[in-house]
Amino acid sequence: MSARRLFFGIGLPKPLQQQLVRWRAEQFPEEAGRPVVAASLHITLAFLGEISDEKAQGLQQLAGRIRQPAFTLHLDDAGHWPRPGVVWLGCRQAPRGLLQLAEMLRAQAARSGCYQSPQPFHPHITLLRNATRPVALPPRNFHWQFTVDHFSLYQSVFAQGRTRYRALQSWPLQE
Ligand code: 2AM
Repeated sequence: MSARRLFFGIGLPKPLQQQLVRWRAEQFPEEAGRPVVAASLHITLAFLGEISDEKAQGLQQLAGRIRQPAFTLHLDDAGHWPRPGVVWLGCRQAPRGLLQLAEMLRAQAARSGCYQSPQPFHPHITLLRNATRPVALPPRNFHWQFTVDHFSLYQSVFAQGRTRYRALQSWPLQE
């Protein structure tokens, strides 16, 4: 039986992807880490791991029953986790809608047997990988915002030495 590496997440609008990539190039030297390509910038809501198509179908059905309001996400925080080597962008105060959506998806995943990290959910966009050495973070005077009106199931695809994320299905959040 085939298994795919999947996760539920939130993608970014294209213009915002471009703004973030430009900002990142200004703020971080090349040696700080490996930049995530614009189209791959995302927030993970629930990581599912390598799962069978059957399990994925069950989770897709459950995702389709979720009724949650759309929300605005404010990107006004950044940080560095040296151990996984991640430089990230996030929000100082995560909106309730985001936390509720992630909680629901993570609970459904756990009930379906997908291991969920006991660490508290910290929504973030990974900007740089392999950032294991100290990094000077930019002053926190930035602020982008966007409306999150849908979420998606993504597949992690590793090919030609790089990982890309492919949206398999999306579900709307309510107006
Ligand atoms: P990261 O960006 O902080 O590395 C695809 O791999 C997505 O799932 C990435 O956003 C990654 O987060 C996240 N991810 C990978 N492994 C994970 C895990 N064990 N628990 C939670 N999220 C994970």
